[in-house]
Amino acid sequence: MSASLDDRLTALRTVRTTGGDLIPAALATEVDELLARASRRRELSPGSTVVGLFGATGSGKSSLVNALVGADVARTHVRRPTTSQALAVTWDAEGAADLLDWLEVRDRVVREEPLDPRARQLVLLDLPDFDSIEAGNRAVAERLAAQVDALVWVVDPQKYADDVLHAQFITPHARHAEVTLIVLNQVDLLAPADVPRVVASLRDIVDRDGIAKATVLPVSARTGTGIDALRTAIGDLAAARSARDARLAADIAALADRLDSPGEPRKLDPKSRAHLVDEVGVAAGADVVARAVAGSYRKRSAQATGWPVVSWIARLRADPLTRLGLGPKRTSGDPAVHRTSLPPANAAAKAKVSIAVRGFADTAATGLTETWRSAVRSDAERALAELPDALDLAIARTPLPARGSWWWVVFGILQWLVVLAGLVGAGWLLAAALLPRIGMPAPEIPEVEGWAVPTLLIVAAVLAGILLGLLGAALGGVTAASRRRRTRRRLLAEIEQVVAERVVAPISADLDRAREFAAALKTAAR
Ligand SMILES: Nc1nc2c(ncn2[C@@H]2O[C@H](COP(=O)(O)OP(=O)(O)OP(=O)(O)O)[C@@H](O)[C@H]2O)c(=O)[nH]1
Ligand SMILES: [Mg+2]
Repeated sequence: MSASLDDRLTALRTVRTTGGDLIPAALATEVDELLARASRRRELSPGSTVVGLFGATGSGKSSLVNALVGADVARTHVRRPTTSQALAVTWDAEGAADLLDWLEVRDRVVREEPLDPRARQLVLLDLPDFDSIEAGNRAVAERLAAQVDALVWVVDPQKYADDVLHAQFITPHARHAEVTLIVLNQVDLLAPADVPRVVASLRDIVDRDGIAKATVLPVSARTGTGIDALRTAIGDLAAARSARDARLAADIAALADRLDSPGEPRKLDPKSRAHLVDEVGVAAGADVVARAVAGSYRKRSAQATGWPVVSWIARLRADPLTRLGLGPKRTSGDPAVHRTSLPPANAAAKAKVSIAVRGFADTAATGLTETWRSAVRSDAERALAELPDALDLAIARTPLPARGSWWWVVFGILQWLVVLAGLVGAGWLLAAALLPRIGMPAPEIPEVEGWAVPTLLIVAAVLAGILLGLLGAALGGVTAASRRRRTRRRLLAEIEQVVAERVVAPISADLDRAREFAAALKTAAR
């Protein structure tokens, strides 16, 4: 199905905005010019149909205009110089004035008797030849070939197969069949029997140029052969009043044909996204921080629950979280400006992030053409430059589990009770040994199964302290491991946000843009 002109124009505008600088500069300029031309032409004399006669010098354009109009309005010639200014024949001077100003056609002839009763709003243009050595002639013909609503190509029996005509003028208008008439003039110079053969040969060439549906008319400006048919064909174009839109639609389609499709953008794969988050997370230090959280917990747990005789040693070790700048005291800082003291990513970690991000971008861009792939790639590079800082901030703002456990207090009290029991035993023995020397009565030392109770008390205290210490360490180990996992999860969640925002979002936007561009291009070209 063919799209309406409005749809095509909207589509072309979308192509322009979504394509941005991915459209080669020269083509982008053409798109802008076409959009401007289309909106200007649509404002001007909507009912008018501008039909221009194009062709090589001497093919008989001016003579045909005279024959069509039935009067010598256009200068014809036998010797050069030839037509060098466009000439307009109109049947409604007022209505066509602005349109002719826009077309920059100053020579205007106004006629009374219409060329066809349905063609009162026709503007017929006699134009300079387009293959002229005169650059000026050629420029006028080229400009107007882009501006008129319908194109009449005038060829003669000698030059109808001319390469310049076909390669430079007919082929580029392959999309314009609906608004193109091909006229074989000067058929009076052919033997009547040869006319069908030359017409067939011309049609072949035109078909090969891609204008399969264009009408080919044999005429003679000199004898009047075929002029009525040409008048009717031009009258049909003017009466339909659709040439203007059909021409612009064909322009859009032809330009869309020359723009490269972005390829076939794919959907982002959630698996490759998860893999990216993992890789980046590890490289950003999620494991290092999670281990430090566990280490910090274990250290403080050992301090609180260990056998007091040796647990003070744990106090001497630095807290691994504090060493990373993530210790319990960091709450004072503003997390927006806070930087961790995580060691800057080493070369291996950096390489890992680069590989992960570039790999993700490459996977996302499969199916796209090189131009669009490189856009995705440069977004990935931009993301790579921003990532280290963004990741560090993400880690700094992640709430880390830092509080101690309730059972530390219980263990602490028990440990001191146990120490107290040991001290009682030791004091008891000491008293029993020393008091008699200063003439005081020694305390009684009861025995159980042949063991002195104070000795038993000391041994039990040591054993209980060590046992409590071991139990505390085991419990602390389990809790630390669970905190390590929880921390890792939280960090990865923050890191995932950063990755989503800095890496996935721009790349996903590129893919959306490519999809929108492809769809619009398809509509424009349909
Ligand atoms: N035999 C014959 N001669 C023709 C016919 N049409 C035009 N001529 C002659 O061809 C010559 C050129 O005709 P023009 O009408 O000036 O040709 P043109 O295409 O306007 O040429 P430029 O303005 O130079 O581009 C003139 O001598 C005409 O008389 C025709 O149908 N038959
Ligand atoms: Mg002429």
